Amino acid sequence: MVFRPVPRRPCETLTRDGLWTDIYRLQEPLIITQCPIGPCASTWDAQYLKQQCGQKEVSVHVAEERSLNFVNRNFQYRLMKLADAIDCMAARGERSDGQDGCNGTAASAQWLSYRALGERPYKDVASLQAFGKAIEGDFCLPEELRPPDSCLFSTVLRLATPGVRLWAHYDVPDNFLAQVKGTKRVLLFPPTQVGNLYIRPQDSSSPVVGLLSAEGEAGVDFDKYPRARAALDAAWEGCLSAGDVLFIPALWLHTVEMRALDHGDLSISVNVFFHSPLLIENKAGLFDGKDIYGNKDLVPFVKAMKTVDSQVMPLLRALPEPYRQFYFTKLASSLEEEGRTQADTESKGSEEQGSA
Ligand SMILES: O=C(O)CCC(=O)C(=O)O
Repeated sequence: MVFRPVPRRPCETLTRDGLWTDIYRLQEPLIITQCPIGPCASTWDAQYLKQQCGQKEVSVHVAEERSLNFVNRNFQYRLMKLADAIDCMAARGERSDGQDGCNGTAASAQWLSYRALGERPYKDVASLQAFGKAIEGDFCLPEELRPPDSCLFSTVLRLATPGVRLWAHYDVPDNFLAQVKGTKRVLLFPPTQVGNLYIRPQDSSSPVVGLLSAEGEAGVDFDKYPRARAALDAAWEGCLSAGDVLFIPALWLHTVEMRALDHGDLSISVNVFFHSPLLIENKAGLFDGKDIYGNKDLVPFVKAMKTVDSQVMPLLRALPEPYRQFYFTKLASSLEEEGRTQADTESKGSEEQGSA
């Protein structure tokens, strides 16, 4: 399938003013290329990370299949030393000839993905500082891209076995995904596709698998998820290599594949999650203070859903057919229409302000 390519732009063409107009306000994906991201660009690889922080005890996603799925939980969380996780990822490194590099050993027959946690795992948001001096100073976003400190949410080190695919999901903060080593393919879906990817109200992850499948592989089960065709028609595609930083706007759904590297390598990237500077002034009461992953929905939505579950659903579920389905459909379409009307009114308001 051919997807709309994510635009690419060299970092040196961006200014801090441009950041507001081209990135924060536009809220569309953009790959910023040739970014100076600090000493990690030359020092980080499997060997270096093992040396610097290999003894750290970490929790890793371990799966028997390459496509990790958060809704069906086809993986386990396993505690291990970072050095062991890295060895296991590197052992499975896909080779450029397409052959598996694992030779069937027990450790390398599995697919691993590591997402760093905070100083106190499961209590704090992730931060490179949790690794201490060993690596915290090695990575930085280029000056032109650095969000104001007051907006920063987390910085997340990510390592994975080449070939691993991560389920489609959205994040509530904006996100700069910086590729340090290896390459990565990302499919992104505009926020309007949330329903076409079958995301339930309480989730931020999609149950649809196979979105990244290549020709000849089992793809999406369209009998089960027919609306996923429309999501794929609307998808954007970007390929990242070392030094590229992808801007993933809040609520854009994305699914990621770590791409083939030379045998023995692994994919290394860092996320910088931040709340949009456009939202931050009105932030009180919006964000869930206990959210450490950046995937908890805004508080007003969560409150609205509680009311829907406790008051609206029982009323409609009690109706006989064909009235029940009719009124569910009528309610859904009036909610969508209300969303569109509000957005149109807001964008007309800001156009008028702009022309004044
Ligand atoms: O690159 C990865 O490993 C995952 C990226 C991702 O899903 C994210 O940045 O939210």
